[in-house]
Amino acid sequence: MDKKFFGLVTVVASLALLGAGCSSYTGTLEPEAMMDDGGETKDGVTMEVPAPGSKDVDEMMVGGEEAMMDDGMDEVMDGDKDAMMGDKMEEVMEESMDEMMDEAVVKEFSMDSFVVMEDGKPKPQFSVKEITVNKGDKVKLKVTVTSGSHNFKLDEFGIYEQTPLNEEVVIEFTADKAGEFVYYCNMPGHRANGHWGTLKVLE
Ligand SMILES: [Cu+2]
Repeated sequence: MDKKFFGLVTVVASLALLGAGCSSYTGTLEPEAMMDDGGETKDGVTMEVPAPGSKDVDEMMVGGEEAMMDDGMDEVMDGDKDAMMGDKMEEVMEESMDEMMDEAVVKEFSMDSFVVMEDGKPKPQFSVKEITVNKGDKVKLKVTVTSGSHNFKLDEFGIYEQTPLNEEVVIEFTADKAGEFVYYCNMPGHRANGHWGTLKVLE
């Protein structure tokens, strides 16, 4: 009875050992098989062996190199685009510079023309009382009468414009001479009461 039982145990133990040896044997064989077939078959056992993992690393490395190549190409492409943009910008800049050289600078001013009562007396005036430009500038004045009845006169530049109430009147001229000039309203008594301003044209 005892012997028979011992023998059974021995057989079971031997089978267990055999089984253990068997699984350890297939375990060491698996990685080589995995390496050979390119890691196509993946079962539970392969997860424990290093070979498939290193294969994955190789694939990642290759992928990484490709990604780097792609980035490199993109950079080259971007570089070309930047260079093209740069050339385009330079062209545009040169064109605007040429335009600026050819065409005079335009100086624009907006002013109201109106009357206020001060100490019971009407004080007609322009909201802008001094304008400074450079000789050669194109001057663009936008004058709007907001109260009263007025006009705009600048004798030295031959300007005499009627300025109806609540209407923006655009007056343009080239400041082709240097000096200080007076623009004014020539309605009776208006200039004397303050309806004037100074245009300074710098040499
Ligand atoms: Cu006036």
